[in-house]
Amino acid sequence: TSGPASHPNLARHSSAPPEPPGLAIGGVSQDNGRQHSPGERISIIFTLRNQVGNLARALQVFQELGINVLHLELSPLETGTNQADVLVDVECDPRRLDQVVKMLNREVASVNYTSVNTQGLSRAPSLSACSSFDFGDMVWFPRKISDLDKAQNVLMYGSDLDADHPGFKDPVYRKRREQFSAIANNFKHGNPIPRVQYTPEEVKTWGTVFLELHRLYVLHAVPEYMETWPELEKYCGYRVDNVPQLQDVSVYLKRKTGFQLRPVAGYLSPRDFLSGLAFRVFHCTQYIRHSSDPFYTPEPDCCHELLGHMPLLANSSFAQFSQEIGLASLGASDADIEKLATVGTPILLVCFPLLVLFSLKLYFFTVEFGLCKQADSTFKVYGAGLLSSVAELQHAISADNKIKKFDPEVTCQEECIITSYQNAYYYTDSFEEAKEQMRAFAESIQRPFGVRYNPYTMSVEVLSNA
Ligand code: HBI
Ligand code: NLE
Ligand code: FE
Repeated sequence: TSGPASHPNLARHSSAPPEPPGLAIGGVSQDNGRQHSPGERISIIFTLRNQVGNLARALQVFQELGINVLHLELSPLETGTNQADVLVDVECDPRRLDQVVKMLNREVASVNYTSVNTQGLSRAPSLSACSSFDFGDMVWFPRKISDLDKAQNVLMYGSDLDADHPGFKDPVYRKRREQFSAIANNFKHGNPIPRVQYTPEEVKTWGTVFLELHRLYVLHAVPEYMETWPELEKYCGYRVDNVPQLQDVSVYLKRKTGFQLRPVAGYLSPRDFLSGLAFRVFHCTQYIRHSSDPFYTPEPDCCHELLGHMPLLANSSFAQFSQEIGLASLGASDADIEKLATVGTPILLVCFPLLVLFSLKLYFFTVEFGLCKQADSTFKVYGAGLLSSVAELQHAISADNKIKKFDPEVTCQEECIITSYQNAYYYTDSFEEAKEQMRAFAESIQRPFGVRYNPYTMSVEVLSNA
């Protein structure tokens, strides 16, 4: 089984070649290259037809194209389908990849997967070296920023609110939410985010939250949070009588730390949410919480995103941290997830089927609910879930016994509670410390692929982890 955001079929059966970094597909040189072609090490996985000589014919493609085969592996036969998968590492100019895939496709059942290994030729990717690798288990994940258009699984709310949500019984609120859902669902990467005219009631709710929180920030927010606040006021319309527009914030952030925003209809599945971070894309809700309870809401709304998350996303160290968690989450297999998932409440089981991966836990207890210990031994808050909730922020800072030292091994066992206050909050001595601990932990986890972000093409490069 796989989570809602995983499309193993896509990985298995996609015949589309990946776009080589920085180069447009289609500009393939017409020399049919019978001579030796130097290039990068590229892994290609395909499924053979159940026919005499099919393997030989498939390999002949490489000979015909003058492409050197460096490594070859066969997967065990799939008994159900009588099909065998083949991994071939070749030395090839990435620009020729679509030609290779086209020719291979004439011979074999399907070309499932190709990857450009940018670590050079010295490092041999090997499937056998990674026992947990299984072709069928390979989860789909976005490879380029526009792929985020395909990773938009809103788990809990969206336009249909949960029964215990304060807005559930309010037909006017529900109707209004549909307008926000429409904006999010029609959004495509590269579009400007449509501006919204907020109603007087919505602006009033914003103002109530804004005023009360700002009082608390002065006392309890980390200095890094306070630092970017004046710019948000200056460039993005952060005021008590104005709900900032996502488009303005997106433009500002893009310049400041390279982050950009994408509107989303509600609580995005953790897997898709974290995938966005890998591309420095932050998914933002645009609607505002129900007016009946401005100081706590169970789901993210624009107060949470704009007041909780944005000021720190404008901090480059924090932006980097967020992206690293996102990259660590990409392609996490269900086995990883199961290993790390702990028994949670029924809420957890319903909301996060199979998605309780470590990056989620670490993200949750740092970016959403984290604190920093100051030089004078007091705690300051940087977690967005606290910085957007007057009620939970007051609760957390007055509940000393619930504040524990952040340690990935321990924090990973903690339950994430979505619709009420946390049982525990975790602190580090600095962001840098949280970042370093997170990195060390991510590195300790064996996964079939490594990923690296290419900022020039806004794509992730997948590296075999032999
Ligand atoms: N979705 N819209 C939205 N906003 C968030 O802040 C958010 C989310 N989905 C998941 C999430 N945050 C994280 O807290 C983790 O569950 C990954
Ligand atoms: N409970 C938070 C608030 O009231 O702002 C929102 C949580 C989003 C994860
Ligand atoms: Fe959040």
